[in-house]
Amino acid sequence: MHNNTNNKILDTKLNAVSKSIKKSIKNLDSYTHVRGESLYVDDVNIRQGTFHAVVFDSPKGHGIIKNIDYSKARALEGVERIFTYKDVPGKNEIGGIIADEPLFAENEVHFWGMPIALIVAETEFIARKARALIEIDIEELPVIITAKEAKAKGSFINAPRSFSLGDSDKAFNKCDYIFEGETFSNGQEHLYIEAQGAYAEPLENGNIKITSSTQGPTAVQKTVAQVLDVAMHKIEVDVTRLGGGFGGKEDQATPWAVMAALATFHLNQSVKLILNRHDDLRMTGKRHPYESTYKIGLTKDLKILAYQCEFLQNSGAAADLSPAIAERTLFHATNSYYVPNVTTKVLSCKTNLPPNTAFRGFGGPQGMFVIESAIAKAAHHIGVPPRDIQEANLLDENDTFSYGQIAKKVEAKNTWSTAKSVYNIEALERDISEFNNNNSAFKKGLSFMPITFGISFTNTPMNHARALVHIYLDGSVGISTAAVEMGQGVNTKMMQIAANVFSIPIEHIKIETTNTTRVANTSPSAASSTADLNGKATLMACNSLVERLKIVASEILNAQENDLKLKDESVYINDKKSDLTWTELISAAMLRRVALTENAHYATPEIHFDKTKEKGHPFAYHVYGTAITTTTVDCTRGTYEFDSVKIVHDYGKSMSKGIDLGQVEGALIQGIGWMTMEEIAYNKDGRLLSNALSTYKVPDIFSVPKRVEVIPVETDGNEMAILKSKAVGEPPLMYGIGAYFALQNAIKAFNSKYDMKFHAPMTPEKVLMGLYEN
Ligand code: LUZ
Ligand code: MOS
Repeated sequence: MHNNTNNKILDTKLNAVSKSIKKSIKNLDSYTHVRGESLYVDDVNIRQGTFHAVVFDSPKGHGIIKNIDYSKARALEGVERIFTYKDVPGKNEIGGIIADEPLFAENEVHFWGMPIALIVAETEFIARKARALIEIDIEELPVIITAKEAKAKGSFINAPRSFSLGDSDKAFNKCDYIFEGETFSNGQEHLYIEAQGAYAEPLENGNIKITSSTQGPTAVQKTVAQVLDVAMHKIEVDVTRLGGGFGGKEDQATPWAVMAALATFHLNQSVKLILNRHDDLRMTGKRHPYESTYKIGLTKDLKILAYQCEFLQNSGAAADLSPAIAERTLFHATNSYYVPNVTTKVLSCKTNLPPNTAFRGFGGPQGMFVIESAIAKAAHHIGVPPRDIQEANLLDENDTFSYGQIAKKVEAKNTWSTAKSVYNIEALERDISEFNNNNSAFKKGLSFMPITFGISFTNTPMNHARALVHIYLDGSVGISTAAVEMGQGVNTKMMQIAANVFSIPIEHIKIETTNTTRVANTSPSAASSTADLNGKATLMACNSLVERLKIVASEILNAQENDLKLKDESVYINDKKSDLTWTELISAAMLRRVALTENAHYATPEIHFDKTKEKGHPFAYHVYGTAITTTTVDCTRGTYEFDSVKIVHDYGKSMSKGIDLGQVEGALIQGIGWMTMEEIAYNKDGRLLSNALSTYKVPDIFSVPKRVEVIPVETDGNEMAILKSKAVGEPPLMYGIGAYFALQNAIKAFNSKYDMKFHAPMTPEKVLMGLYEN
């Protein structure tokens, strides 16, 4: 298990040796990225004779398949074979949490875009042509699009979940103000740069190797084995890197890999299946839209005494990760606030949309949007700035979350007050009111957005990882972990860890592909936890190797092991450099037949959760922060710009400042996109209307805030975070929620009769209507 002494030694060393590395490190993948040399699934060297596949999917939202005529497609020259559920040797089932999702539709289709068959041909072009020749006859059934409709019809994925603390019913009797309302937050398309895809190749003895663009290699391996009815050891999954994941490849990279493997299984030939953008947009799930109702009660001094919320999650046609995402909505329902009396409930509503799935934040942002809406509405009616309510309720040390965890090392107030002072909030607010007094065609708005995000998979058993570290006989190092590099820079962080423990240049470290034969039974790279879990395992493995090498060095140098230190590619005795270099030490260890490989397993300590009571300590720690967003609305057009987003973020002790800043900036923009311009639209039949980049608008360089400032709040970090460098992948996405409320305030400045809306995204159309309503 994880060794605190070594951790401390390492921390000291990090501070001393690697100040320069810590400062200057950039994502080392950028080297191949900018040269166009980075390898993705589509870059795999395919074997001669490789087939190419295209998925035939449902052209209706819901219905019974009466007949499918594949004859014309089959007859097309170059078509090898068309696979359906009838070709599945094992289970036609890919559901991870609940077994409710067929790989291929059998008699019924449940969403527009649901896979029905796989067309395998000599080229992708031929396969596409064949797809157009398939004739399908579907008897249509009623389609459910919204969560509300699903609730009315009793259409659910599973049983509801509910968290509670105190007694919210009673507490409302003591409130001076009570407000109720409804909110809606729409879905969000992941738009990973690399679309979903996989390449499967037959090895000997019926073994299959799959190169997949997945966050979860083990999920792919396990599901392929289940569908093919073979042992997991016959399936090898390899991942070099992803062109983005954002949660969209935590679960939904699996079907395409399974389909390619199924075709390889039958044809004993390599098969490549890469979705084009249209197919990907149509067939894959997105962030869950939520429809929610809340009731919030406050005292005269603006303390939130009671909060109740019912979340309707639009889960889509199958469970996918919806139950876990629903759970995280409950965990984050009170965001950064202490509310002594809370009751929250979430219903995963089954609709005829593609199964919605993990997306950066994993249900947390949806939960946080609702309480921020409730606060904004309360502030509007009470006649105080929302920030007064926010500030009056910020979490404090030892406050209890609704799920029973006691808040420790809380930075909610610290990041808040730091933001207020370093960004000079008084001046900012003065400038804004001055601007608004002097301008009628443009109005500015400001918002505060505090965040608190729990780090760990909420499903405790998933919080583990392994690392396999080889030191080669020339002193170079190769590391395999469960971490999947998807642009977040986790490989660079792993290299930093090893380079620091061994005290050798980072160039001597290589991160291998993520491969199920080297690191098995892994959790997906998700939940912002990849660097923590895999980094801790890497740290442990490297530390064990150092202990072993010190024994060798002590023999050679005739010194005490405790007096030895690896530093700058040499062995030091009592801080004095010896003649023994790193490479000599490795050669000597080889001659002495010392193992230069180590495997380590890390499992997050302390965490637990009891679902029967809905109480426990599910998170290793929390990440905190505060963002101040300002916007300018063009009141003639309804268009807007974000002038600035000023953030105080709790990195702990960032081990890779450039990478972490990149994560904050990227997540912020993604959050702003979700809240303002990204609008997923389905028609009443369940067909995706926003099915191209012309109809689905994502933030571009012209829509990012003119200024983004991020400063770290100085904290100790947390022992449970890798090198005390806190998880950074998801939390900053929720700063983007501030954009929504800044816009509300700008509209109010123009139209005092504006009735605030809590219906995201706040597109320019909605802004325009708000400016001129009533
Ligand atoms: N994935 C998951 C996640 O399986 N469990 C989680 O708790 C989680 N949290 C955030 C993102 N992905
Ligand atoms: Mo995720 S939403 O795959 O961390």
